[in-house]
Amino acid sequence: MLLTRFFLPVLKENPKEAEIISHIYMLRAGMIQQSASGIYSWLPLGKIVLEKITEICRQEMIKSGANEILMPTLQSAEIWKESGRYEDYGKEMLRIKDRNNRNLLYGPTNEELVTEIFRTHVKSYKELPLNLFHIQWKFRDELRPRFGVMRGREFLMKDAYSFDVDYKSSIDSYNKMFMAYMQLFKKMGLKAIPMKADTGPIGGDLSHEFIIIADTGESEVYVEKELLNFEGSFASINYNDDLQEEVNKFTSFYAATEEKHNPSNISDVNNNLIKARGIEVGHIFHFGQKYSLPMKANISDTIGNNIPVFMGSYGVGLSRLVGAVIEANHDDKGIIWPKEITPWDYNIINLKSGDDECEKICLNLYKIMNKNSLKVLYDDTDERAGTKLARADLIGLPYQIIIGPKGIKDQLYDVKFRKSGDISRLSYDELLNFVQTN
Ligand code: P5A
Repeated sequence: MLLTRFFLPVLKENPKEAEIISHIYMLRAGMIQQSASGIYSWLPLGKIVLEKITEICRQEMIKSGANEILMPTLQSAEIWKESGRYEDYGKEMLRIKDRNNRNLLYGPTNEELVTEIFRTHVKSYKELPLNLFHIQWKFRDELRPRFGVMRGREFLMKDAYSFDVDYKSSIDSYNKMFMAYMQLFKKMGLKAIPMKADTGPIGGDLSHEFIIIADTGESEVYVEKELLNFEGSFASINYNDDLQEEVNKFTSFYAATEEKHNPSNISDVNNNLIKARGIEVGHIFHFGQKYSLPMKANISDTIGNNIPVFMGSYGVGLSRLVGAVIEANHDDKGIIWPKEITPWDYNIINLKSGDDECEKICLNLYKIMNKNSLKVLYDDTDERAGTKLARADLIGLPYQIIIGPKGIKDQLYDVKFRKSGDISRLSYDELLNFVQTN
């Protein structure tokens, strides 16, 4: 991509409304623009990253055996009355009337709607287990939207819903999602820690939040130190296996969000316990027949009884994750994208626009790299070197290839590693070799 052809409205000053670093950098790097409180437009750079995060999540869901569907943002109030949540959800739910005076709402979550789809079509245990997921915008009229995309009112969620014939198999489905979450956060370059959590308005008896430790996080958490560095052994997870043992490896540590923290349970781990703040990037729930019972989503089980299906729901905050990744990966100059989700790997920077030789080398490199399907952004603008270098640090691509008159003279070109700040001087051939083998 040529930077002159890319819409990247970078801000020079720190925006006053932003309190935390991810919000500041997302605005400054031209990733998002506020449209109303807690509601954002995603500009090209933000959209690319959001898409990458979404795709990692989608692929892991598919791998785990879930089926992708797409439910609408607007839902009929009727099904929420059936489940009993229409009144309970309170002011967080945005209620709308259509021209015929029918009650609609902008979905804050989809347990009801997916249960309606399920009950229309599935009648027998033979069609189970089933997991339906979708990736769709949600709306929650949060009392205090803040921190940009971290606590928005409109936000993108991946939500999955499992259906099983009995308690035991629905726990298997829960475990599958638990491990899928460990995988997908890892694939985003993140260390997410599973913690016992409250079930709130979703309900149920079993729930885990997936938390990224960060000082700016909104959740207070209590976690055994060892778990912070515990990797598990799930390098090649097979979703057809019984995953209880893998899950137990994580849940055997003490880790709980503030609401679930119970000091009387932890006398033996007290010394190793730390109190920290974290960002909730995922939340999974097992709630059995909470929705299927009132909504009459019944199936015939193996002995011919008609029973309400067992369910769980599983959410990933995709738009929140963009902010969370930045909270976990930045320095005082800007974002440092993990390689897994960086918008491009390389940033070619021409320090002296208008200089024929600089331009020639940059363009050559750019063409060769494109030909080799490398992901590269070429800063071909005519701005000052200082402006370009500062912008490159702000947008945080892993490798900067910096071409200026001095490099041309010495025939040695700088490759700066964004994360460490280290610079390697390479000959043209070494440079080509570097980008092709890196
Ligand atoms: C699980 C999927 C649910 O809604 N129903 C369907 C269940 N869970 S949840 O915990 O309420 O939300 C899932 C994840 O969505 C993100 N999230 C938000 N992101 C940005 N702004 C918000 N206001 C917001 N609210 C929730 C979180 O990552 C959460 O874990």
